[in-house]
Amino acid sequence: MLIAITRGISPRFNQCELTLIDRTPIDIDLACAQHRQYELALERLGVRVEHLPAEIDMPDSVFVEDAAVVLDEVAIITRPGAASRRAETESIEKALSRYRKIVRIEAPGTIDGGDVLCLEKTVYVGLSTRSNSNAIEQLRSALGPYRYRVEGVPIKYCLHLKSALTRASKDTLLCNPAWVDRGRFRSWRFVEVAPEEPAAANIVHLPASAIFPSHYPRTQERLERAGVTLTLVDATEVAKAEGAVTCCSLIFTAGRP
Ligand code: CIR
Repeated sequence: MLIAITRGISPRFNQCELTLIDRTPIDIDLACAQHRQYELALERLGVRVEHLPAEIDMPDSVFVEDAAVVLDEVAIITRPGAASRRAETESIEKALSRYRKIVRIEAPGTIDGGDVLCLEKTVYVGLSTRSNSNAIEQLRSALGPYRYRVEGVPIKYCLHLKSALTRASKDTLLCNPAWVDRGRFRSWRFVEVAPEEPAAANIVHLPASAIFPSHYPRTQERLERAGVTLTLVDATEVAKAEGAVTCCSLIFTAGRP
């Protein structure tokens, strides 16, 4: 059984961090409706959603993915790269401690979950403005005993590794080749985003179907042509906050090791 931790949208969402895009007004009511649609999509695909209440004073706290990295054996509580987001981890740690042994990344390490892509037993970490080599070292020590390899991955022109590369299906990765070099992922089949949709490389992989934003029709076509089964959700408002679909949940299998 899969569980997804999600969190409601802060009424202060318009004060979110922005790194690479200009600020445009987020419609909070629409953002909440779209977020609900996302949670319903997860539920329809057989995932049990554990919805945490909105954190009023934490504008970016809907992006729960950044607060933790959940593997089968352990949950790593991150230390987010943006100082404004550090307090987000407390409630996430509490929620995850029911399911996993907890390890925390400590200062001076910083890492956002959006930079962490786990494929089988390799944990790839984007070398972004949010995640540093100290945190990668801490992750390596924490995950070594469970036989994970941890590799830093250079990225450019984007916020996180998972802005550039995510898993779309059992054997397929979705990527923007201008933002990450796909050379090290040779054993995977690739779908590239349509050039006019550079931010479309973020998709939620689930066994039954993948959750993908409805506002990237050209990339959608490419995914469908490659045989990826899609569940579309409207995600325009999180995109204005530099977020996408993976950012809004922490998905893991239930049960404690
Ligand atoms: C931030 O800059 O931290 C947020 N506005 C966006 C975070 C998106 N998270 C993600 O891609 N995992």
